[in-house]
Amino acid sequence: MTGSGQSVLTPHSGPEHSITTLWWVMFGGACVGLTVVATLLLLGWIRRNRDALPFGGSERAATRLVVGLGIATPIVLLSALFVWSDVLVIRSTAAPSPRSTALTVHVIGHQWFWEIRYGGSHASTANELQIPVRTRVNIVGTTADVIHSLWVPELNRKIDLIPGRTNRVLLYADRPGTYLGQCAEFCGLQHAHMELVVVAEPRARFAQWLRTQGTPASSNAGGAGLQLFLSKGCANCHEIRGTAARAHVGPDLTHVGSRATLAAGTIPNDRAHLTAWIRDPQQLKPGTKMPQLPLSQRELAVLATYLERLK
Ligand code: HEC
Ligand SMILES: [Cu+2]
Repeated sequence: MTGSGQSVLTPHSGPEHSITTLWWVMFGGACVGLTVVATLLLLGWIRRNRDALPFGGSERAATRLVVGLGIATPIVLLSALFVWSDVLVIRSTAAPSPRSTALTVHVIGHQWFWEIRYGGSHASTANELQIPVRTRVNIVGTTADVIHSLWVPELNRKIDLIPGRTNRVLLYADRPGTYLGQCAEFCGLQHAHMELVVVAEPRARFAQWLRTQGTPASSNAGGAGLQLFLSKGCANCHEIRGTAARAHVGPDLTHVGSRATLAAGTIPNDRAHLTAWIRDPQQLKPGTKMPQLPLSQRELAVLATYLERLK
């Protein structure tokens, strides 16, 4: 596994390499600039009681120094940086042309989770964006409510998810691994608990995963759990494909058991946390749009068992 950090300085794609290089050059340039200015200041302070210019220089040499370092150098450097960052880097990180990508994935921001839908498939999941490795993936982003911002720092720049608009970004991972993304635009109470995991897998494994995710919930997993799900109000907000639950307020739960985390990276997806989440989501993620519903211990256990099995 590689990645799994959120540092723009560990690039794992072509576009991110160009961003990282730009970052280092700007940082290096700023260090050189600071050193030059600080040295000149220091020199002036050391020589504060002397009339003559340093190194036996003339007035004209001093003027030339001021014009050269103070005006010409910044103009040349800033223009070069402008061309590099605003023309070249922006272009290399720009939205891909749909024809150049092998896969389109729709990402819809919600307070406070990511809905993820795969083009040409029924697959719909949340907070876990699986992609095939070394494949150009066209991410189409929008929002169901307020403005969010999609950012996977090791793979590319961010895009804003804006109501009524779609923005696109290329995701490409040069190695299999897990890459952490984050909502990068304050979007309300639980903005900080809005994590996205990008999992890049070998193509065959990805294809297998997508096939499984595209299938409806296996019918033999239903029974008492499904009945509770439908009768206790869960189905007012969630979809479980293949059942009567068809709402889209919360994440699609058709294959919730296959995810590594719940509630946008807030808790691990194990029996204890799943039960705790259904018992009182507000305690784990205060303000979350899922209400606490009155359920007995037994009902909780039956629901958890049902959801756990939705792999
Ligand atoms: C009013 C709408 C609403 C109702 C009713 C509701 N939920 Fe949710 N549920 C949500 C929302 C919204 C989220 C996403 C919360 C977040 O991450 O901030 C969620 C998240 C979840 C998750 C985590 C899914 C994931 O992949 O992160 C599970 C499991 C879940 N709900 C189960 C249930 C069960 C079981 C019930 C019924 C007892 C239920 N929900 C009732 C809105 C609802
Ligand atoms: Cu957000």
